[in-house]
Amino acid sequence: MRITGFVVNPEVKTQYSESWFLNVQRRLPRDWAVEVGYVGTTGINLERIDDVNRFNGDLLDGREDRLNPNFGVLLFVTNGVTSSYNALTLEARRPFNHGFSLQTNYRWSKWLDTSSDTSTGQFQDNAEPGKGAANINCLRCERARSMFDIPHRFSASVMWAPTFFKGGSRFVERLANNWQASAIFTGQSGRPFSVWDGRAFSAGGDYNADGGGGAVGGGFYDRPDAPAPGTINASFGKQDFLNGLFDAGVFPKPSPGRDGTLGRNTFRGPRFVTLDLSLARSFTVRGEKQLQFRLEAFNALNTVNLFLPNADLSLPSFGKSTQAFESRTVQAGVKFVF
Ligand SMILES: [Ca+2]
Ligand SMILES: [Ca+2]
Repeated sequence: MRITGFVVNPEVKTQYSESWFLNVQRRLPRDWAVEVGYVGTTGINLERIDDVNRFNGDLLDGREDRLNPNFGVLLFVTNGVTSSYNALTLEARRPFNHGFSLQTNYRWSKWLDTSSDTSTGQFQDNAEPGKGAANINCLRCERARSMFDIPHRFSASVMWAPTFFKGGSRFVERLANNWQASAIFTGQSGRPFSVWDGRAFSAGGDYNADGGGGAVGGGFYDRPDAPAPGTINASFGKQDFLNGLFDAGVFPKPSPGRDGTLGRNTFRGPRFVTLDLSLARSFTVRGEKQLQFRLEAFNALNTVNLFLPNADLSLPSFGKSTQAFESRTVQAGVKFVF
């Protein structure tokens, strides 16, 4: 029984980021404003966590020796990740006026890094954080689209609080006014994910035979070879995520002791679309006192937003999304303001 460990580099440096941006705003007639912007950010000295006590080909002699044979898995937390983010942003807005306001944003971006996260449980969508480098001696081989990379994101929010029948009868005016409706729409690209194998060497996984593969807390995380050109689709629709994107068989197994040629985060998950609606009405009770009724619908269109597909080649559900974000939720509320 070997000692395993979790070690933090005693000379770990502070993580930081540098950002630069440029925005041009233009005021248009009828209170409209448009804005075009660029933002760039680099992350420096970001932390990573890897099992560092391993080397490629260790298991080929039938014995797990590890780099230091006195220890098993040694998870090491240190600096070693850099990230780069570049985005173009567009915005059009109209402040609340004449009972109406609107704000729309679009962002086109690219986010690269060599590791996106070191803790599990941060993502809800079946992502695989807490995975280290496939080959501990090639951290630059991990450079790819970040787990946070969302190339396209659009959002729009509208508020409408009309005043009807001004000067009409008191009853009609009371009935028709003091309503407020709002809608928020968000649509964005899916997040990237890697295809990997969670099996041990003896079970046909751990391709580079290093006795690990970088998964935090042990486990294996070896990527296969890239599929032959034309064997898989370039992009996927919702039905593909339900039926399965590809067969495990299209990913060739590297010869024992060798790293797979498939890069990190080479595939993209399902897109996310949601519309939230709310309708509110306030009544004046006496003086400043108000009673507000509110009806809200989250994911009002009941869009099925799938989680990332299962990306472990050894699972029967490989390539399929088997979970989804919340379906429509409706709630009503009453608020008394005094
Ligand atoms: Ca060995
Ligand atoms: Ca491995």
